[in-house]
Amino acid sequence: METRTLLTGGLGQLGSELAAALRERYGEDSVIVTDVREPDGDLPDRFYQLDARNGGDLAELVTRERITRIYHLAALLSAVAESRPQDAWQINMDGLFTILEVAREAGASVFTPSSIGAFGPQTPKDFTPQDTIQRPTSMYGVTKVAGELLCDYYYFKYGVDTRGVRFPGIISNLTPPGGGTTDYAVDIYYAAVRDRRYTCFLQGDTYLDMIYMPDAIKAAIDVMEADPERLRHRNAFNVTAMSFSPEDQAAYIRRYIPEFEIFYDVDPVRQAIANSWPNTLEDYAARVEWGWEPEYDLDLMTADMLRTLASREIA
Ligand code: AKB
Repeated sequence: METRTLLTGGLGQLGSELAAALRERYGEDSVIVTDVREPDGDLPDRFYQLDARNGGDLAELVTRERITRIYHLAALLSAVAESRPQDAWQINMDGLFTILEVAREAGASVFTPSSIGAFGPQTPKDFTPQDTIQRPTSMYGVTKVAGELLCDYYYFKYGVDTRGVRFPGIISNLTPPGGGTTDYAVDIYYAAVRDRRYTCFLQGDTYLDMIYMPDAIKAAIDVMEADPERLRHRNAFNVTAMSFSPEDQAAYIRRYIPEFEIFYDVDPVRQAIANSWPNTLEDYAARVEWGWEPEYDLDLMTADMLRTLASREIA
């Protein structure tokens, strides 16, 4: 059957780049991008302005475009969710519920990203296992755990083909992230190229998992293409490519920009969120069940980020 995909949150960090990769793979005409926002610049191909909570409009679009797969990326990230917890619950949960209902009616499969934010202070911090304690203390984390469970429920109850991964911080050189705790790991490269210095909002010794965008896209596509017979887990596979602290990242940047300096002005809200998350994930289930294998480590990613941003002469 032809794969016809709809993305929500399609103007965001992952959505913009995933849409391009899906078009390359499944055909130009087969990918519909939606977002609650209007695009800043040119209208992307096949774009519809749509709130994912609007089930009527969504169902109509899914039927009209004969959609078989939905990537539901619309959500508030951790820092902004913590400043607007009521909105975060509504956007993250009502949006997901609507998507699952529309998918159930249409027989579409659904990818929903979970996050390292689905873990909490009682979770084992190092090599955090796939199946472990999940008692997050941020509203973002609460919505991520609830989302994982809701997606499992729709699979077991209604047979909706729901799948997902727990993303670490995603680093990309195209679309900036918005409102996450891991955003510093992207900003630092822009600042390094532009100013040769960066002031970080997390402490220098804070370890978090990260992934470079090409690997994040590969994970999102591969988990949906995986043979269902091999999947013991469905929603929320741990995936990671590297774990580092701001100090480590600065040291790698200095390999390419020796004069680079890092300073700290710690934001207590984002630091508390980061402290409640794992230092490193263990992603064995994803490797065994659908062949997950990242390509980029910190060194390869740093070289690629700095080369790309420098060649673009960012202002
Ligand atoms: C965030 O920082 O909120 C996200 C995430 C790790 O889910 N990047």
